[in-house]
Formats: sequence, structure tokens, C-alpha cells
Amino acid sequence: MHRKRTRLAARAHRVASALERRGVIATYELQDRVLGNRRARRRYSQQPPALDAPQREILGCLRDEGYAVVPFSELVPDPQAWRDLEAEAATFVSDTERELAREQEGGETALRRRPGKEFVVRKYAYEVELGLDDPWLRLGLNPRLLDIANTYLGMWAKLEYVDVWYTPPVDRSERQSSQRWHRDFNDRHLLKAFLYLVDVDDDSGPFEYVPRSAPGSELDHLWPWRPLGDNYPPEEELAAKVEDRAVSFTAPRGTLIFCNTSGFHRGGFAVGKPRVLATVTYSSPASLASLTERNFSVRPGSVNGLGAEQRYALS
Ligand SMILES: O=C(O)CCC(=O)C(=O)O
Repeated sequence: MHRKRTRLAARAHRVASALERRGVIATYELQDRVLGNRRARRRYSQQPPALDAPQREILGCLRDEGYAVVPFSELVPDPQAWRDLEAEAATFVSDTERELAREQEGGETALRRRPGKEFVVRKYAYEVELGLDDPWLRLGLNPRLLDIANTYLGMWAKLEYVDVWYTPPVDRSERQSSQRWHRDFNDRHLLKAFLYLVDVDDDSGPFEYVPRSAPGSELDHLWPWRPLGDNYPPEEELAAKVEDRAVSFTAPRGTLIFCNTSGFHRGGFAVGKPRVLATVTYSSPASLASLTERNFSVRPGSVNGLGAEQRYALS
């Protein structure tokens, strides 16, 4: 009797999970085709931003290859903006290294990590409240970046994730989770920006990408992106098909990489030196309505004085 109830409960759980899955997929598609994304596309087409030459060049690379690389100071030619980020980064690095040392000695620490991706120490991880005094939030809202995101996505984007990552070097062991080739689950309309805060070479786990693998590009038929799809194909099979085309972003600190990470990418396999970067994610309203959750909330009153696109990105 007990076994029978247990079997029934397991079956009910499976059925409920399958229904929930179908609900999430249906919500995503509906939001993409009819609801949120349609409205976001309309907002964009009513007021498309005027891009200057460096922004247009980045956009061209993104459209052709799915990624673009630029020195931050070329896109944001305000020396104070970079100095502020550098100073914040230095504090994050020294706090993190002190806590990592304490952890090694077996002490309690305030280090933030996400389950399943413990090899990265994050400044924020989840559930943090940010105001406009936060330089990393300001980075994501900077119109120099946001206008590129909106134009690339063809809609007013949502800012979904803001964080700074410290990836300590590990022994040469097996790659785990996002150190392996994958497509991000977040959205088919996706743009991430990674700002290197240290020099990144082969030993510090550079970001890597397979050009033209984003949805709608030449290689989108390889384990194609689907909402809640299987986004980690067998590593060797994928590598055999595309690894000779992959780009590895070894680059000096201050390098900004834009990338549509619904194409194949991996990184953070630091084996000799730590890697430190800031990252922001732009996605569509459909993603936030179904597949993802923003990692921050906005301090009340913070949006006063922002432009319409910036307020939308935070809404
Ligand atoms: O850490 C990296 O370089 C890869 C990051 C990644 O996979 C992601 O942000 O989706």
C-alpha cells in the first residue's frame, strides 16, 4: 500500500513537472510572439537610438559573428568611468582574496557562490538591492552599451543580471558546468557584456565562443536553442564539429566583450591565475516572464532622472 502511494506520488510529480515545463515554454513563446516582446519591439521602433561609428562597428560584428570586442575606453571615452570601475574592482578583489584565505583556513566567510557553479565567487549572486550609486548597475544602464543591446535585439531590452566574478585558479581538473560548451538557457534574444578587470591569458580561463552559432546564424542547427532545451551537448561531439572555429578571448584588462551567449560558449577554466570580470545580461521581456529571474532589485526612488529606455530596462 505504502509502495503504491509512493509510486503514485512519483507519477503525479512527473506529470506536474511535465505540465509546468509545457506551461513555461508556452508562456515564453506567447510572450515572444504576441505579448511582452511585441510591445518592446514597438517601443524600440518608435524611438530607435542613433548609434555613432564605434557603436555601429560593434553592432556589425555582433550581427555577423555573434560577438564583438572593444576596449572599454573606446566605447565609453570618459576616463572617470573606467577609474571608478577599476577602484571598485580593486576593493572586490582584495575583499574576495581575504575571504578566500579565511576559507582555506577553515573559517566562516561571506563569499557568495551559486550552487552548481561554485568555482566562481560573485559580488552579488542573487537578491541584492542596487541603486544608481552602484557602478556595475550604472555600467549596464550606460546608454553607450544599452543602445547597442536594444538595437541588436531590435527591442527595448531588460537588464536581467549584474555582477562581478572572481574565478580562482583550480588544479587542472575536469571542466564543469559553464566551463564546458553550452548555449545559455535565458533567451533566444540575448546579449551579454563581459568587462575584463584583469589581464586574461590562457591560464586565467578566457571566455571562448563559436562565431555564428547564435539562433538565426549559420550554426544554429547544431543542438539548436529551445526554451528549456538541452543546452549542454556532448562536449566531444560539439568540439569535433566546431572547435576549430572557436575564438578564445585572451585580452588585457579593460577589454569589453559583447556576445550573444545563446550561441555556444564556455570559459572560466582558470588554471594558473584568477580571472576577474564584470558582466551584465540583456534579455527580452519574454525571458523575464518565463525563463529567468533578475538577480537584483532596484532601490526605491533610484529610477528618477533615468531615460525611458533605462527605466524600461529596470522594469
Ligand atoms: O565564465 C565564462 O567565461 C563563461 C560564462 C558563461 O558561460 C555565461 O555567462 O553564460
